[in-house]
Amino acid sequence: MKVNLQYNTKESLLALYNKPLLELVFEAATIHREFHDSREVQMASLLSIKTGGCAEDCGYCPQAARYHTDVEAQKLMTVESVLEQARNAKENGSSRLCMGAAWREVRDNRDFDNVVEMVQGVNDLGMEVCCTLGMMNENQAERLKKAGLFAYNHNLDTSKDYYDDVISTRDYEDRLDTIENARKAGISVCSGGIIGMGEAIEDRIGLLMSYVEMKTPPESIPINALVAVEGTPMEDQKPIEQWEMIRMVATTRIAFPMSVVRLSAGRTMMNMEGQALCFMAGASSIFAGDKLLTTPNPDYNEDMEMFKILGLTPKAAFSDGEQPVTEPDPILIERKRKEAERAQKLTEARAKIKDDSFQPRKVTVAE
Ligand code: SAM
Ligand code: DTB
Ligand code: SF4
Repeated sequence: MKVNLQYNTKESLLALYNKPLLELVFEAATIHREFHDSREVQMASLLSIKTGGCAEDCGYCPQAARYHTDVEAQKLMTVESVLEQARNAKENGSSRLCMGAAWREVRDNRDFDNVVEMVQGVNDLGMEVCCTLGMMNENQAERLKKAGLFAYNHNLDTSKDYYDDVISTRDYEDRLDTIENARKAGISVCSGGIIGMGEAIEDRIGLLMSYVEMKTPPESIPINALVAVEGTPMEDQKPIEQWEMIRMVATTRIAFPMSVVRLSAGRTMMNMEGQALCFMAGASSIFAGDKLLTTPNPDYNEDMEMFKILGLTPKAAFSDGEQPVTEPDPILIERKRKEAERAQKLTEARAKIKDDSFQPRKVTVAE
């Protein structure tokens, strides 16, 4: 039961969202226990592999070049440093790594080749690899799939009706197309939204309806609370009440019984009791580590303490799907071959200079 047929209309979902809170949490907890192990919560790590300087105008995002925030644009991280961070994350208990790039879309260039290599490397570590790189076409999706990509994150963020109030540089349809491209390539879909952007409750329901209307809803649905960042158009948005987060998590859990609901950005605004109710209501993943992409996240030790108090255990990798097999990437192979050839030529040229018993000209300085 990927979509709950009892709640597949706007009206029924809205009524569900507005139920007395504890009734809603109870119903969500019941469904959660039917389809998932309620003691397990996945620890996922986020890594901003390409920060800032983005061409888009997403009103919530500190990485958009046009807003004056504290985020400084950086180049793509190196493959080596990404793999080092991945190993650290794994050692600290994370079973999934989500690599985020502040790109409007994926381009077929050297940077993308490097991302493909990162995906291969992280999959080889036995972690679930997720990427969020903006829009991508079918070929790019296939290349990532072959590299071993487990999931692609591409959020619809809000309802179709409210979308234009948040972003003007792309359409809702563009987002749906990319999700479809990931799907076609056999990549697991991670797509969710943000609450607290000034949207109506109907827009939160509208977001969920977009997933109800899909042939297959996302396997993973992150629920974020807006982190209002100074310099963005949403800097003055009032923080949401944690009850709203609990309602959104619970409603999502009930509407999509088999999906993983992720309690994502915004946990620094919640206390442990609020987060506990989210876990009770079916959230089964958090981002671990004191930074999301660019904004703060609860301290790692605090989260460990929370797991201990609530009796939660970290969920292992691939409990919701098989590990993808990494296939050789022809473009990377050719690039490495050319690089090796160039290095060989350089070594030969250097050796030749040495052999030519080069004699420096004697210079006599007149007294
Ligand atoms: N550029 C890619 C894209 O937009 O798809 C990937 C990176 S983007 C930062 C990933 C997601 O982060 C966005 O879709 C949005 O849901 C979330 N996000 C960005 N800024 C946020 C904020 N201030 N508060 C909460 N979520 C945020
Ligand atoms: C998602 O839904 N939330 C994460 C992940 N997918 C990529 C991103 C949250 C970003 C919060 C703002 C920041 O740290 O820049
Ligand atoms: Fe760019 Fe993604 Fe931020 Fe939008 S959300 S500005 S696309 S990094």
